[in-house]
Amino acid sequence: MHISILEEYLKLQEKSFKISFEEAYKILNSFLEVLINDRGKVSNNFRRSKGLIYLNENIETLYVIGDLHGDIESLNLILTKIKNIGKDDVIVFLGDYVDRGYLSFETVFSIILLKIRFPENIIMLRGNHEPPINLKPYPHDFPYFLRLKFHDKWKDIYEIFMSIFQELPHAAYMRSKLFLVHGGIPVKEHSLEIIDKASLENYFSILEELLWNDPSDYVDYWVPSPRGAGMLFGIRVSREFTRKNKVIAVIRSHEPCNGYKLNHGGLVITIFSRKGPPYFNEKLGYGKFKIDKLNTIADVVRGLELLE
Ligand SMILES: [Mn+2]
Repeated sequence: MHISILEEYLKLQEKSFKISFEEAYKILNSFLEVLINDRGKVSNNFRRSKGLIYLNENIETLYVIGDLHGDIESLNLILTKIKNIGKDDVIVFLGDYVDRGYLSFETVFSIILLKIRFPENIIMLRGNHEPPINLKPYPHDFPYFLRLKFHDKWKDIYEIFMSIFQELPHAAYMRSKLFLVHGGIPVKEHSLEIIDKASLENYFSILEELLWNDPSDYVDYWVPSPRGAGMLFGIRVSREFTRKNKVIAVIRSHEPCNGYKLNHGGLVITIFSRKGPPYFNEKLGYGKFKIDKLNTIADVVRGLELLE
């Protein structure tokens, strides 16, 4: 069985451009309900615990899409390449759907509609631009774009989005294969049980690290991040984490680069999926991993795709 994901997506994208306040409000509210009730659910391709998604090992192809920041054109390019997926295929988005791009609403809303349409095949992780209420990034211009679209009713839409963002899972894990997260791995806490529980109320500093950390080839262990939140983590942290949790590599986004980059000898791979201003990278990247052929860092690197 194959799913024409591109065809469906183009219809949903069109809907996101034309949608009224009333309909958007209704859809976002029901999506929030689904997310809240999603915890503990087992489905064909994954199981959601609290903040962590456990991906099934029988997934055939795993696609990974990094930061979009309102760049719907880049999303169109990637989905044009993917075109069709099978029922055992999964697309994981690594977060940062909004801010910096004037089509922030249309980008995040199209992905939400896609998730509602194909709940088994789409996973939306949280980025630092889907922020905890007490840790907002800069710039956070999403409210401004909502005001342009929904005028005096923008605040109602923004508030629902903020509630949705609090409910998005913050990492995904596939045993003996990969750990997926927006920012990076926590420098001291490598237990998946604790990572799963991290939230505004519990282990908040772990949540902050997952959303904000960056790898660095210039530190061994860690130093505070110049971003003002999170840490820079070194190769020793990556070695310990991947060994303890038995994964080949950590795949994350969060840092602009020309599609992708490798740190720590490939133990940490960054995928960046928007291109052009404000970062002016010429290429965008995404991942296409055949799970049964994924055994080494070289296999992971072979799955990295670039588009111009
Ligand atoms: Mn980010």
